[in-house]
Amino acid sequence: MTTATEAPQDLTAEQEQFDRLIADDSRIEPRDWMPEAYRKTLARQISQHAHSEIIGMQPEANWITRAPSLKRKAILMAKVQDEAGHGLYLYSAAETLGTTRDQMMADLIAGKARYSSIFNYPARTWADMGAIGWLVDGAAIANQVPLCRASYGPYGRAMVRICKEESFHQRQGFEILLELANGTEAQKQMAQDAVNRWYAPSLMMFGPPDDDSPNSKQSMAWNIKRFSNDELRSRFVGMIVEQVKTLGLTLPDDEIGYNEESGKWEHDPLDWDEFKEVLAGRGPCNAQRLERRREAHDDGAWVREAAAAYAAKQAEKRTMEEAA
Ligand code: BYC
Repeated sequence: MTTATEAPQDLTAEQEQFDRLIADDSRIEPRDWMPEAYRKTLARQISQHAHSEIIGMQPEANWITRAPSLKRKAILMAKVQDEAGHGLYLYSAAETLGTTRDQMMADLIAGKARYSSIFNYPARTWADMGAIGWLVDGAAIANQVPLCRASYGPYGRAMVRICKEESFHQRQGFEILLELANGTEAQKQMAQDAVNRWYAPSLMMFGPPDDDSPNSKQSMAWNIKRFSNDELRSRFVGMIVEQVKTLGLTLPDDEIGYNEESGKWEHDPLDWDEFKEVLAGRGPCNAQRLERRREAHDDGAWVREAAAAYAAKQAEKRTMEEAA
């Protein structure tokens, strides 16, 4: 039996064990003790990430019926299905921290949960499918490859598979743009216009500047985040500055360049007021995205009910078999 005087010592031992695992760059698993703040931070980040995948299906799903060929339709459909899968692995990872999927979904639908700012922008033309794949999935990869080494086991493991699929997504987007950029003048213009519109929002995906990022320091100390928001943003700019040359397009940025002294890629200042507006729910598509999610949730009620009834029946069958 634990006495009152032993309890704080046990907690210290548990904290020490946790600190040791983090210092050794080992993994924390769901069965391990973890500080409440670590659990809360992970549940926040992983659930936001899951919501982003699910809401992120919408701008592209809107284009499935309008894809220019059967091949493009099949590829786009597979990509959107992949995003649903990513959402599911991530909800499962978040559930290991003690929050139920029902609760996470209720928060999303009530407008209480965050998801990536990027999905509140409209996808206006077919070229946007290219720009989303190249820039949005490209930014996601730059952000998520380091998350494969996140200290929380279920999150890091989910990210490995997700990153593999994101690489395919990025290539398909690049290839859409490449084909348009080498097409008619009007197609090239459409590709350039899409890149112009998605460029700044994709840089904002990495989150606020480091001096305005309240969570980064602690998340880095816990080996959840491995690099700061600005570090990853700069790295991403360095990647796309080369790739855009192959496309024969340009980035809408006059200040882009490598700073030898800091060793960082620099870019035009971003409109952080716009970012804050989007986070406050006042972006171009926030209301529409949530409305669509609510409709989909209501439409899917019968599937959830049927699945729950089936699971209950199976459980009853098992109990009877065990009793026999
Ligand atoms: N959008 O202290 P900070 C995909 C919030 S989906 C909205 O820097 P942190 C795809 C942040 O949550 C890929 N909110 O926070 C899917 C925090 O608010 P709270 C999605 C943002 O967590 C379908 C506050 O601002 N990827 O690829 O250390 C189709 C202060 O920020 C954003 C992920 O989710 C934003 N952009 O760092 C196609 C990656 N940025 O919670 C593609 C996983 C910041 O304190 N997440 N906020 O109220 C992360 O890596 C980190 O959570 C972030 C932010 C870098 C996003």
